Amino acid sequence: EDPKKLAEFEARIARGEKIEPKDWMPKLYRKQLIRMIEQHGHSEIIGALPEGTWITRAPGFKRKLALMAKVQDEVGHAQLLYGAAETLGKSREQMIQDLITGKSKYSNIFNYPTFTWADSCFISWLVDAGAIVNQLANARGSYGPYCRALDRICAEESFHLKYGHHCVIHLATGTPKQREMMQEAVNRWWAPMMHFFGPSDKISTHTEILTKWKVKMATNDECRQQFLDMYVPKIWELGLTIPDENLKRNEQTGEWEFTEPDWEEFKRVINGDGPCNKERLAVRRTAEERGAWVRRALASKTKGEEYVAPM
Ligand code: FAQ
Repeated sequence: EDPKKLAEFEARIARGEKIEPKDWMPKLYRKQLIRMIEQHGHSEIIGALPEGTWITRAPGFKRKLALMAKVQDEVGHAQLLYGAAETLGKSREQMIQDLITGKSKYSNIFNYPTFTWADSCFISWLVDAGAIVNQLANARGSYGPYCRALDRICAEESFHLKYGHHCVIHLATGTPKQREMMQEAVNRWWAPMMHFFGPSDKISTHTEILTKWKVKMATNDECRQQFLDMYVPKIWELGLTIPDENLKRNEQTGEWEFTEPDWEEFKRVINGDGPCNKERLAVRRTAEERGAWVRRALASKTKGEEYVAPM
């Protein structure tokens, strides 16, 4: 890289200026942003699947409506994020291709099954809560299009959080069977939730450069700590327990202590070998194939050709 341009770029970041698509940027900044925004987009679109299967089975019409709106929002977030990643030069088609061929990653947490309604409630409250902690921090970052997408996403996620919290309160204060169902969901989802914020700072690959260039405005451990600080008391308040006997807040340091997450399981899951990875990608692949004729039709229409849809 040209050292003068790099110095100017870093000075702009230090002044808190936003970098815009046409501005000069180091190749690595572009590459890292594409990787991160694309993975984020994929997580939203795949994240719609475990909850989406509950739309028809959500208890009551109001819950069905709210969940349908939430899932639709998540897919909209993927659109916003793909749009932000496209400004850096990677096409949407290529991103989708890399998702369905397993080349790109997406969040570990959506590779676990939603066996019960309570699993869906856990996602709506606590996975959204975790996502907000990360997104609120990074919305103050350096790349303009990503920050603007995150601002809008956070506004919508705040509704999801309220909806999810409401659903969990309902179960946690309901009949013994409902409470048991919610507790079992917490037990199943706690480990993936701890993984969700990424590997600990000691072993994270990209944190250093991303923090230096203000793409990541909080490290993985900082986000995990903030999540624990904000949500563990709320979970306990509902009479639910958390399946980690070492989890406690150290009153001296103010930090949460917990059992070191199993990073081997994390690696397996993010590299394609979790309980639902194959199913998730198969669903996306089918959606892609079924939608191909619509995209062909749109493309031929813009070229002024007649298109006959398959019967
Ligand atoms: N899952 O060096 P680091 C949502 C990978 S949105 C899978 O620490 P980095 C909304 C990482 O890519 C949820 N892979 O990486 C919703 C890297 O692999 P690579 C998603 C993970 O980038 C709610 C390697 O491990 N949010 O939930 C994960 O500095 C409800 C080394 O890791 C975002 O994507 C993981 N959890 O930090 C939707 C936010 N963690 O690429 C529906 C934007 C790490 O070298 C329902 N992303 N890896 O092969 C970020 O903030 C960051 O990318 C982190 C990871 C924090 C995820």
